[in-house]
Amino acid sequence: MFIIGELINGMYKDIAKAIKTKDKSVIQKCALAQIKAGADALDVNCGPASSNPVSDIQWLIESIQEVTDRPLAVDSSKPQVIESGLKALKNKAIINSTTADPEKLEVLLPLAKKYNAKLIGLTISAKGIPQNKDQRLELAATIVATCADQGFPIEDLYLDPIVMPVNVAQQQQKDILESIREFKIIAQPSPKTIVGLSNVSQGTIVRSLVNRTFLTMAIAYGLDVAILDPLDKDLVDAAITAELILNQHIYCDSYLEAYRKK
Ligand code: THG
Repeated sequence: MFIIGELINGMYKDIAKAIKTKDKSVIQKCALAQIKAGADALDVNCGPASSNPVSDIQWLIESIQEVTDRPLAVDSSKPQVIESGLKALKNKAIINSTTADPEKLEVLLPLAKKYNAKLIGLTISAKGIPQNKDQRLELAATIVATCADQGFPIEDLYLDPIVMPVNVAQQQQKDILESIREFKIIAQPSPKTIVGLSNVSQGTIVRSLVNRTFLTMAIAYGLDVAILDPLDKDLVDAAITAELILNQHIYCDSYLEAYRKK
């Protein structure tokens, strides 16, 4: 399981404040703590409060790159913010994200090719978030077909079914999980799958339990990548254990430590 740390996001108050006051040390500490806890890459999002995301994203990326060369996922719904982030990036790039909207794909696919970036494709369209599995698959197929047309490698595409909070979209959770399995068989070679995990528990009381349970189930459905809070040790332990159960690591009594030493 490839883990993208979610914590450098202006949605969090401490990060929003650090962006506003340009306090690099908060960002750098957050980057290093996530990596120490097991993050393979870091999501970078200025958040809704940023008044100048085109320059804030560059400041964030430059600050992070002073302390790590892990891949960074440039997270914005605005293509001009993503392009600005890509210009500042020295490390491997992940574009987070395009939708199935032709206007978005037209801009972001050439950028992904130009910067040799991996691309996250949200199964969402101008009409909004899908309400069932068939709509998710239809949008996934649109994204895959457009990538194939434009010569973008499908194995560098990460399809995201869009995880919805369980307290408002309980009847969709099973469809979201099944979408993960079905995305993998849309094309050969297979696209990869990704979720923004913490969405599932927004507004719930037992957030970490909801996150952990959804993640282990998603892993069983074939999930490749999760954007999550790597500082939640029980969550990362559960992910490693789910992979153990699926025979992706060899059991020994100290398998958690052994995995972390890899
Ligand atoms: N898919 C993709 N990218 C994504 C998402 C996704 N990026 C953003 C998001 N969703 C994933 N990241 C987060 C980060 C934080 C939270 C949820 C998802 C979160 N934050 C607390 C909250 O809103 O309650 C903030 C708490 C605080 O203020 O301290 O839950 O789905 N591709």
